[in-house]
Amino acid sequence: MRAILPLLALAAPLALGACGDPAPTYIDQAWVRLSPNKDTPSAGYFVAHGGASDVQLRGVLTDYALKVEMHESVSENGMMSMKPISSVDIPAKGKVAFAPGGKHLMLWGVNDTAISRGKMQLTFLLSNGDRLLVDAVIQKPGAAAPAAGADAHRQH
Ligand SMILES: [Cu+2]
Repeated sequence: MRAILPLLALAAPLALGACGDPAPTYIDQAWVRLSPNKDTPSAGYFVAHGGASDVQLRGVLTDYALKVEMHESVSENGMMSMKPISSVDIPAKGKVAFAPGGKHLMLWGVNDTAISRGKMQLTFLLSNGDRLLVDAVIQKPGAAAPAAGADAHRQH
């Protein structure tokens, strides 16, 4: 051990300065607000953090709902409506929030098993071929966003 410690001390500053893998894009703060009615879709929210390069989010999949779509809320002539979106830019080092009143996921037929577990895994498809698996916390109908930092389940 005596011989190794000084080497580690030397290696640490090098590790900090070197660029190994470029920073990956990642997703956190994912949550789903359950619809009070089984016939209407639930909504999903998250924050995408850009990595070293620009990518696009091309879609979201899950085994725990019948269908998922990305939507954007828009205000036209004072009326709020929403439309499906097929792709969202996640700029390098940028941050894109899917949040109530803006971009969101719509999830039809959320699985009862996921509801009883209180979370569901979502797969985010990126234009660079990466697939990000993220656990979304399932909140009761009408609930507010979970406190930031409550989700320690993010995976790259
Ligand atoms: Cu929608």
